[in-house]
This record gives sequence, C-alpha cells and structure tokens, in this order.
Amino acid sequence: MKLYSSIGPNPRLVRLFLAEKGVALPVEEVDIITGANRQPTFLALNPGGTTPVLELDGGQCVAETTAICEYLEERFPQPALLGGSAEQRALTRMWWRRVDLQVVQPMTAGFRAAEGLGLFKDRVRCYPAVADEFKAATREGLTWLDGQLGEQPFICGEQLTVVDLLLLSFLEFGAQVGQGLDAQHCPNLARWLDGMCMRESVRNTR
Ligand SMILES: N[C@@H](CCC(=O)N[C@@H](CS)C(=O)NCC(=O)O)C(=O)O
Repeated sequence: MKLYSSIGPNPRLVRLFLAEKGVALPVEEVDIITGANRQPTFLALNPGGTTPVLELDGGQCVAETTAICEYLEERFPQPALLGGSAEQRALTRMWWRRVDLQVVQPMTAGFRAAEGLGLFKDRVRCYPAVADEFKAATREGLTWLDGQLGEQPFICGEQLTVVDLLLLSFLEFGAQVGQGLDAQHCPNLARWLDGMCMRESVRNTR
C-alpha cells in the first residue's frame, strides 16, 4: 500500500488515523499548491483530483477519506477507531456525518470562497459572494457540537474515534485560515481540543 498525501486537513486525517493504529506506510507527497494533483498523472489515480489517495497492493486507488479510513479499519482493526460493536459503529458513522456536514463542508466552502479563492477558483466552483455565510454556518455547527459534547471525553462518548481525528484536523486547519475555534464560545470543544493536541499521533503528524 502507498499513501498519496499533501498539505491540508483531509490527508492529515488519514495520517492521524494511521498513526493512532501504529501503521507506517510509504507516503508520496503531492504538491497541491502548484496543482500537481490536477495534472494527468495524478488524475489517472484519482479523477477527482484530490488528496489523499490510498493505492492498494493490487494497484486499485481509493480516494475519499471516508472510504480510505473504512478500508484501513478493516485491514488494521486494532485499536478500533470506528467503534468496537455494531452499535458503536452506527453511532460513530452518525457523528462522522454530522461533523462532516456541519463543520467540514461549510469550513471548506468558506475557505475556498475567501482565503483560498486564488488557489481554487480555477479548480472547483467557489462562492465568494457567500463566504461569510459559510463561515457563519461553521460557527453555528461548532456551537451545536459544543453543546452535544458537554463533558464527554470524545465526540462519540468515552472512546477516541475517527470523528475526533477529523474534527481535530479541520480545527487545526481552520486556525491557520481565519476560522479558528472561539474557545470562549465553545468551552467544551476547547477543553477537548487541548486534550487532543497532547496526543502523540497529533504531535507526530504536524
Ligand atoms: N472529499 C474529499 C476531499 C479531499 C480534498 O478536498 N483534499 C484537498 C486537500 S485537504 C485537496 O486535494 N485540495 C486540492 C485540490 O482540490 O486541488 C476527501 O474526503 O478525501
């Protein structure tokens, strides 16, 4: 197996996922700033033109972080990062989808519509007229999530899951592009983030 990685929160999620499992894979860095990921060589691996991509031993290429993490969980079941039972997996996937819809998607769209516009305007459709709306939607999503998290140690409850890694990855990215967490407004998430930042996997994948 080989991972095609780059800067950005989506490849970071997969690197975090691997680190938590103690799995080291060969990594090829792709320069998304110059747009190497939008050139024919990379498009042959992933016609979607995005990183990360996991090349399997049989040569097939898997894109999309959800598909990659689900595959890695099957190949390397321990420690379980999607949940240890059918019920826990259902809850993990529920929170995964919620964080994706309420934080990841609006934050990404807000970045592409504003700070990332120069980089993305010729790659994907961006919506500069509503950049602030996307950013407000992200803040609302985080506020809701803060209330749901309460005093729980992790987003899905007592155990670390892929959802914590996803959210960590995007909050760190957000902090670099003007969409950092408002700690005063989201004290539960701020406490959770402090704890996450102390994990070895997080420090080693920066
Ligand atoms: N839905 C995709 C999103 C992947 C994505 O947007 N990756 C970013 C890096 S974080 C990227 O490749 N950006 C460069 C580009 O789109 O040209 C996934 O889950 O993997």
